[in-house]
Amino acid sequence: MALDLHQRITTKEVQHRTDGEDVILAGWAAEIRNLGKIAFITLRDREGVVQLTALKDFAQFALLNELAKESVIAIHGKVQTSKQKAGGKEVILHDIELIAKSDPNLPIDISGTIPTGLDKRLDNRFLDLRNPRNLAIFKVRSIVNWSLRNFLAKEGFIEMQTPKIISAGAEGGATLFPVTYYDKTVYLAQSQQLYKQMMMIAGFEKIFEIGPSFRAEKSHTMRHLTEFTHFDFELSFVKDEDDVLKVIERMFVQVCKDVNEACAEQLKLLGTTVEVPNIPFPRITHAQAIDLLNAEGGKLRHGDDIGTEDEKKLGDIVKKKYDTEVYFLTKFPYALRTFYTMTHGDISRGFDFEYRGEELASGAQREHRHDVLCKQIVEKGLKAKDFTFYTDPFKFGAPPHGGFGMGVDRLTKKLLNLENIRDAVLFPRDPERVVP
Ligand code: AMO
Repeated sequence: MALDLHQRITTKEVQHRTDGEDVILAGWAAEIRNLGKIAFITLRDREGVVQLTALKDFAQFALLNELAKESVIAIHGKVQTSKQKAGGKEVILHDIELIAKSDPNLPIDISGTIPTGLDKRLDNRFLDLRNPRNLAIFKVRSIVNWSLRNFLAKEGFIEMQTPKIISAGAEGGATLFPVTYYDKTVYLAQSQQLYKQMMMIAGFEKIFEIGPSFRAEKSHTMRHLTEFTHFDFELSFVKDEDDVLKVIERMFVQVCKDVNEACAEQLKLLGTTVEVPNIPFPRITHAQAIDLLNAEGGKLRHGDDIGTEDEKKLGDIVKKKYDTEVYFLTKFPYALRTFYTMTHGDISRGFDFEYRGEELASGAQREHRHDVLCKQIVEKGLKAKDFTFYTDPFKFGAPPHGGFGMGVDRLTKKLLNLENIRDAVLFPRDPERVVP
């Protein structure tokens, strides 16, 4: 008779059951050690693992002889305090049912004991994701998304979804993906930027979105993908960009607290910690950052872009000087920012949000004056007519506003100290990879 899966408990719950209690479990046979007269199976489910023991009077030894690792099984057995695992529980097998057998030739070692290169792991991502470390990463990522959403909803922000098929790019032509759309060429959205600003003109005042963005990145790096999850918010009636920074500070602190509270087990498994930073986070102007780097031997000029290596170095300098892993890089030279940024002279109201030596997000107070915005589009070498769908609304009453955009993938990577952004994404996309 088939085991009733509605009666199933998890491997974690077994630890709270008393000796002699009957239980039904289901999951994957992660390890099998069959010694002839006794056999051990490590059963893995979403919550963890438990040892199943088949004693010599177990009636289905024949099935165990044929069982391949990673097959899906359901079992019925009795809980018993394990002699090997101090205080832990195991389950003495009474019945076993093979639900779905696995091919015994596994292309990768799921436990991670035998190291496998990232490419091979990603080729076999469906198996790679069975490694409990990967489950832990995506549990944390899920809490991060929930925390961001929850924080902004409580602050009165409205969640939105904006188009991903667009007619003009907001973040520079170099990373636009063209798409054939009937008889025209259109593009995949690089960000929610122009639409979230139009929502400010619509009078929504506080909005956010968690959605995909696409960038035709040419190079392979540990922090860029061609498809990533963009978390954006926009806020009206700001006095200046510091109003945006204040929301980010409180939101980031909340994310760190929520991750610590909900994911203690996952952080332990991944061997990392997340410190809750103190507010306010330091604000370091772009010019000050150049001075700090030059004081440590750098050879940068004011106005230069700060590259990846210098950004890492700056993270170390700030940690030493301010004892914090988070800070804002503010007052960027306008030459380094996009057309929608508000400026005063050569200096913009654009900022980056830095964490553990890497840019997690950027944002700005936006230019809301129609004539200045149109002038900036032309100054940046773009065609004004391509953007009239976006600029025309500014003729009809645009409030002062600002906001920011952050990669959820990059945030997860940095929170968990992962080396490669691909580890924080289920099925990453890069210049070479579009499968699985
Ligand atoms: P920006 O282009 O700096 O700004 O992007 C914001 C954040 O998005 C993430 N990100 C990426 N993550 C993975 N792969 C990529 N190729 C990639 N590109 C960007 C990063 C980055 O910091 N509209 C502005 C935001 C704003 O001003 O509100 C924007 O998109 O974490």
